[in-house]
Amino acid sequence: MSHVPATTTNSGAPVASDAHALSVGADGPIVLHDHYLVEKLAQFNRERVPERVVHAKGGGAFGTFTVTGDVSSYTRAAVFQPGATTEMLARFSTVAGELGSPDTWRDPRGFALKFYTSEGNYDLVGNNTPVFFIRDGIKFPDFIHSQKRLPGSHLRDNDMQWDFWSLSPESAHQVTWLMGDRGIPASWRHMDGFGSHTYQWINAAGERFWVKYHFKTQQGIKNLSPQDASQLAGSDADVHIRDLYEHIEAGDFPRWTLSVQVMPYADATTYRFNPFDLTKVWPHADYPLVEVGVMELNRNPENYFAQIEQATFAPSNFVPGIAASPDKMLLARIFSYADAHRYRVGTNHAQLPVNAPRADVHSYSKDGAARYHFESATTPVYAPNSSGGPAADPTRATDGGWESDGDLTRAAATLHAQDDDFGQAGTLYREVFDDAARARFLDTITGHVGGVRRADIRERAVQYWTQVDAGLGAALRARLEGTAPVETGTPATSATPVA
Ligand code: HDE
Repeated sequence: MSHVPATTTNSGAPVASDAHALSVGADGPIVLHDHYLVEKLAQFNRERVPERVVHAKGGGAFGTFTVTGDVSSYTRAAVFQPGATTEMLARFSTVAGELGSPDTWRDPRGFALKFYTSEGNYDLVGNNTPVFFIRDGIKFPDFIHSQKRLPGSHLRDNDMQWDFWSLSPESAHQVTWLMGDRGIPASWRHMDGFGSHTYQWINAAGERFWVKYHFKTQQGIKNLSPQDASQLAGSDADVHIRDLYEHIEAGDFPRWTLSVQVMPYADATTYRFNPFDLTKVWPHADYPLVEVGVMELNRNPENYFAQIEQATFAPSNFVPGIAASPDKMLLARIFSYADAHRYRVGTNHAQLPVNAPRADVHSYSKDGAARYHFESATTPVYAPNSSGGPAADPTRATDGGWESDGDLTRAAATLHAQDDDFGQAGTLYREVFDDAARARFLDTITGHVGGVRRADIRERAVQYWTQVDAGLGAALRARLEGTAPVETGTPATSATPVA
């Protein structure tokens, strides 16, 4: 028989038994100084880190990104230079479900990427949709609360969802994506990914550009019918985790082609709608796709908890040549993710192997729980210093930047000529969906709005879809006739939509 290692305690000492606690006589009382028994039970109680408050259920793999195009005139980021190949990690997820929820629930899918570049980690934390439900981060906790569970019954609730959506008209474009076929991808391999936000690229000459990222699956788009998705939700809640893992094990490596849309810096001020509005896409006719490279996932995690559950992706992880934009949602996320990681995984989460950069770290951070890496004893722990400690180098770092002025205010962005909440949703419904997709879409929203109990919320939901497309709204109203809502009482407050 091959040599098996002796079981040890966490501190490496061999142990006598994994079957019998130490007791006085075989059937006598166990003793407290059986520290191995205590270690096993205490460690077991501490196996969980808090699940992600959104995107809790997911899976991922390692891979490589290989540049196939030449975008060096737009960015100096090493990861996107011609011929570069960079190790990376991807994690895919649903949004609203808790750990253990089904992979096939209707939901946007997280598309989180970490590039271990030579200039530090670059994290691009997107979704499988190019837009999002809201355009101001202050609404995010409320939005998520409306999608999760009622405070009393702990049940999910169509009234909450449609109350929020119909009072937040900016959600219409993303909800149209969500209720369409792309709301239930057949697998993570068969969906596209997007950076969603507008980001800033800076080239070697310091010139700035606005960009949007598109990851086009090379496996082709495939979605599940609501019927198949429901069946799988019961029979195999982890079907997407399984699909990715088994295809990589079999050497069938999924690949995506990354392209970007590039907007000249100055165009932003005159563009017909706010180019930093996360509820909008830029028509490809305005800014066509420019190919950058290919992402291939080709290595499964060896340990799911250590490498996927503890993976920490942050929109604040920029590298030289890539920076933020005035997108209010992106700016709020730049705070939120690193804060979430310090809480969920620990202040030194970036020292865990899965999160550690390949680039050298010379930071003035020190100590903190689970500190593992440290500078030499002679390296100063303060700056400025005269002892050869690390020195900031403005020629290497790029914070990006943009002109901005105006008084402090709490208001929606100034309206551009074509800033509205329903136009692009209507275009998606009328021009991108085909007849069969529109028919499936009407079935889906009929079922979802039909689950609303309160008459006033249901009416607002019908008006919401009527503003997306009058014919759709009329068809929905006709479908709902006769399926009377249960609660016809007047609402506590006659709330009006606020974008
Ligand atoms: Fe997230 N989001 N988000 N989100 N998000 C998190 O970070 C947040 C938003 C996305 O696989 C959290 O570690 C705010 C847009 C993905 O680990 C949290 C706002 C997009 C993942 C958080 C948004 C995303 C997260 C939860 C509004 C697509 C999973 C736990 C301003 C462009 C990443 C955590 C992974 C995770 C905050 C909106 C995508 C709470 C405040 C828009 C893919 O920090």
